[in-house]
Formats: sequence, C-alpha cells, structure tokens
Amino acid sequence: MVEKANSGHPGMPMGAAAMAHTLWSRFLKHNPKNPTWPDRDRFILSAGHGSALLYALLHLCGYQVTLDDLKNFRQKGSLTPGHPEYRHTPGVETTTGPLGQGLATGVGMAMAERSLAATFNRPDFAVVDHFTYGIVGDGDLMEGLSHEAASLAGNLKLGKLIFFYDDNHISIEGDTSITFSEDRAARFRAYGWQVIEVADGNDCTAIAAALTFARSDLEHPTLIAVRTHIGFGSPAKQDSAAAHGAPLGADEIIKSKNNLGFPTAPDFLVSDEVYAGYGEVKERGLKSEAQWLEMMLAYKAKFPELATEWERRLAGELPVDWEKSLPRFPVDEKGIATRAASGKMINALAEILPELLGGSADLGPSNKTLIDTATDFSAPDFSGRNIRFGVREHAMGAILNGLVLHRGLRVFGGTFMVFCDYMKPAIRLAAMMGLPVVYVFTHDSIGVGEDGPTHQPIEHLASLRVIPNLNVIRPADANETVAAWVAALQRKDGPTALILTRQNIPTLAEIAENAALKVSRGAYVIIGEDERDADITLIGTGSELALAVQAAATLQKEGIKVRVVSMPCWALFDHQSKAYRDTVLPAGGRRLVIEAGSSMGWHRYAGEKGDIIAIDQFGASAPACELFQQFRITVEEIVRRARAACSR
Ligand SMILES: Cc1ncc(C[n+]2csc(CCOP(=O)(O)OP(=O)(O)O)c2C)c(N)n1
Repeated sequence: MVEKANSGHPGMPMGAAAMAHTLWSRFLKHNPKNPTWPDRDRFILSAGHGSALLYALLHLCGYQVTLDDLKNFRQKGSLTPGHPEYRHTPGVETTTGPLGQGLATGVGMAMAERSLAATFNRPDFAVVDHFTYGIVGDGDLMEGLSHEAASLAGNLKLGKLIFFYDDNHISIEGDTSITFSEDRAARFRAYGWQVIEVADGNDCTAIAAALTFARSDLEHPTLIAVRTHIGFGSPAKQDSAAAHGAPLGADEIIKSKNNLGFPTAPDFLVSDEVYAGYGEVKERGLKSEAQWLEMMLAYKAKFPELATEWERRLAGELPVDWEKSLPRFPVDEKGIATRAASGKMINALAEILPELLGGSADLGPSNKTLIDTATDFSAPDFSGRNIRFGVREHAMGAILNGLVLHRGLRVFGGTFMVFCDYMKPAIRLAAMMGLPVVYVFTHDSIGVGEDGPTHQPIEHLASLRVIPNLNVIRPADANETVAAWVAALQRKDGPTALILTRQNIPTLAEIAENAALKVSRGAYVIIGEDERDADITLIGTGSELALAVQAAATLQKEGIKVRVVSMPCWALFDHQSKAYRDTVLPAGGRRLVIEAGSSMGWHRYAGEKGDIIAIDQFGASAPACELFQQFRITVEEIVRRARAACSR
C-alpha cells in the first residue's frame, strides 16, 4: 500500500501485524456487516500513522473496504486516507494521528461503556458489555497526554480497557533511547494498570495468552507491552528509523517478501487461505450480533421503558418537550455571572436529560459544572454523573470525544477559558469528527481580575473562533446562557464552546423574551430594530453588551440614532440567510464593536468604516472593575468612539 501510494508509514504495520491479527481474528467482538452494532468492542489505532494496518484488517474482516480501496491508499477521495478518519471509513471508530489522543479517547469510550452498563444492564441482560482495545506506540507514550489519560484510567479501574504497546524502540529520529529511557511498564503499573510483557512480537500464542489474561482482570486496565521490530522482515530497514515513514523501495519489498517466505507477485495478494480464515470472523460477528438482538427482544419485553430510553439515547434524540421547564431569569440590574447561570442550567438539564454527564478539570466549584443531585463517576459507582477529570485538560478533551463517540451520552467539560489552549488538539478533533461536545469555559476576560494576565484570556476567543465547525457562543446574560446551552444540545454535528463570565453581569430586559430563537441565529438586534438607517450600530458580546446598552441610552439622548446588536456566535450568524444578516447589519452603516479580547477577526463584522474597542495586549492583576477602566472597556469609551465615528 505504502509503496503504491509512494508515501506513508510501512514500519509500524509490519511490526505490529501479529498482535493486530491475533486481536482482530480471535478476540475482537464485532460484526463487519454492521460497523455500528452498539455492543461491539471498540478498537483504536492510537498510532494513527500505521493506518495501512487498520485498513488491511478492515478489508480482511469484510468491512466495506475493498482491495481497490487499499490500492488507492492516501489518494484523493479514497476510503483510505493517510490517517484514519471517523465517519469516512466504515469500521474506523475515531480519527487518530495526533499522537496520544487515541489512548485518551479510548479511556472515554471505556468510561462510556461503564456508564451505560450501570444504567441499562440488568441481571441476565448485558445490554452494554464490551471491551475497548487499541494500539499505542512510543510516540503516544512520550506525549504528556498519555500520562493524564492513563492515570485517570487507573484511578477509575477501567478493567475493560486493553491497549497494546508497540514497543519497537524506534521513532522518527532514531532509537528511542535518545529521549525515552524510563521504565514504561513500571510507569503504567504505578498508574494502577496491569502490565503484561510479551517478549516476541510475532509470537501469536503468547499474544493470545496475554489477551486472555488481560480480559480476566476487570479491576485494572491492561497494557500489553509487546517487543516488536519496526519494518519486521525488511533485511535492510528492520529496526531502523528508515522503516518509519517512507516507502521501503521496490527492491527492498521483493527482498522482504522473499525473507518472509511470501510470493513476490502479484502485488496486493491475499491468499484464499487468509480470506477463508477471516471468513470465520464474519460468521462469528453475525452470530454475536444476532444473539445480542435476540437478548434485546427479551429485554424490551421485560423492561419496555428502559428499552425505549436506550433506543432514544442511541439515536441521539432529546426527550420530547425537553425545553419546557428550563430556567428563566428575571430582568435584574445586578444580575448574575453567566457561569452561575450555566450551573443552574446544568442542574436543570440533569433532571431532564439522564444522558447528560460531565465535569471539570478540577475547577468544578468555579466552573459551576457540578450536578448537585448526582454522585461522582467512580470505580464503585459508574452510574455517577459528576466526572472528576483532575487537572488534565488535554485528556479531558479527548475523553469527552470518546464518551460521545461511543454513543448514548451527552457530555460537557469545564475549565478556565484561558486553559482551553491545553485542550485545543482534542477540541480540533471533536470539530473535525462532528461530535456534539459542550465546553464550559468560564472566567472569560480581564473580568477574571486579581489572578492577573496568566489567567485572563485575550487571544482565546479569536483562536477558538477560527476552528472550523466549532460554535463559540459568548452569551451576554443569564437568559442568553440558557439559550446557548439549548443551541449546544440541539447540535448533532459539532462541538460548542460556551464562554462565560466569572463576574456578575446584568440580566437584560432586551434579551428576556425568546432568547433561544435569537441566540440560535448568532446575532440579533436588541435596540433599534426598525432603525435600519441608524447613525451607528453597536455590536457587543458577553459582558460588553450591557455596556453597549448603557452607551446607547446616552447617545440617543444626544439625538444619535443607535442600534445595538448582540452577537453571541459568529458561526451561527454566518449560517443565516443573507437577507437575515442584512437586516441585522445593513450594508454600509457605521459600526462599533466592543469585546474584551483580541480584535482579530472582528473587522469582518465591523466593516470598512467600522471601529473596534478590544484588548490587543495581555491583561494585568487588579480588581476587575479597575481593569475595565484601564483597558478602556467602558460606557464612556463607547460613547466617545461612537460620537467620533458619527462626526467623521
Ligand atoms: C502529537 C504528534 N506529534 C508529532 C507527530 C508526528 N509523528 C508521527 S509518527 C511520529 C513518531 C512516532 O514514533 P512511534 O510511535 O515509535 O512510531 P513508529 O516509529 O514505531 O512507527 C511522529 C513524531 C504526530 N503524529 N503527533
């Protein structure tokens, strides 16, 4: 495959073939004819650069991946792209390639399995009862993320999580000893994992024995550390970095095939014997799912309500009328912090949506992410809905992806907004995979105050907004916060970041009615809707909208015709019809944007004649109200700049 594509990574697939074959042909519970069977075992190739191995397995097992698809490896439009892509290739459970994320995503899947089992399983009815398997390489284990994820998995005693470690001692720059000399087995044992070592990566009997042993321990996740040889069989390139990421070369391929006792021609040869062997996998898969379906029929008869709930949750549908009893906040000048409004919303939602669970990276009390009536998700109590992620933002991001990928759950994860950078790679994958994860990012600007510039997001809004398919919603008060949650939960095809204040902000009269509809449009006029020929339009988000409203009152007294637009979400606004966008921001009008963050990107909405009040430098440590003065995010500044704009 790699040779034909003239690019890719041959070494990992050649070295890890025996462990993958043993798992897929003898242990993995899956039905290639139905890659979405809910109780299948999950498999994650965390070392995603070894994608050729996964595609070959999918083909052999009878997934909809043909020999021609293998021949088209890495080509435009093929089913077999460079790295595995979720929703692209049947049987690929998650997108991998960014090293370390696959392991953490697997932890999320194993947590989902435990959570759903705790809810739906009954004696003699194992509705959810599967393993989560995967393969990590040296690169995965070098990444800090692997520490975060493995530590949490050990703490949670995720005994049905089993990863192979492709321990081949080679990465791109050569022998791993140049950077990576700790005792990996001891490290994982210290996390609370069971570690099984297999000395010969081609000993299928030893690998099978390790798998059997791993599966018998339901108290500890297992790492099966297998000593492998990158590029196994290649006379010139085995055990060298040369086998990692470039084709071996036509001559070396012939030599390798000779060395391994394979026919040298034709290319892409699968013997009848191999197909016949994997035929049994297909048969077994069909039988396993049929048995499960039969059990589910009996389950449905015995537990009809549970069965209906199971089907609803798997389909990702929200309960009928779920929006009927959501919190509403009275107009109030003192108001409430949007993080607090979000906390009330989470608690209201927890009553309505049993599938909702989540937590924070050790900031639950600050992020207001705790569900008051729920217990912790923990080894003795997997029915718990408060996930304690610990100070592990990156793992939290990838675990959230795994929880959603499994299906059956809706999830959220919180941290201080400034630390969203620690989880960006996982947010990016959620957006790429179209997963409806909700991020609760609180403490959203210099409003953080005394904690100072390290804790005050400046460039973060801009950097989140540029991620394709991520909806970034910065609500302007408590009712917009409720509406933002509604928009996030209604989404099925991508994640949403909620950007919330630490400090109280007024609950505005202009927003109180129909907030959900308004926020779902991304931007809407809150003052001066009929004034299409206004002298100036003020555009605000989050805590700055209330300042714009106050400034508008002053300007109106001076005879200036003002419109005020609340713009909680660029992405939602960009998806509206041109006609709607033109009613909100009529062409040619003067505009002034106010947001306590980087101005980057706002020029698109401010227009040619527009002005932007923003913060393009790091913040400072002081009480928040003094910082808003210092950085000129004030009513006076808005009035001054609006007047100046109108006189130009
Ligand atoms: C986060 C991240 N950093 C860097 C890379 C680029 N990269 C791909 S494979 C690799 C080396 C991985 O080494 P190892 O896991 O030992 O793979 P092997 O050489 O055994 O194939 C690197 C640095 C990546 N894919 N993801």
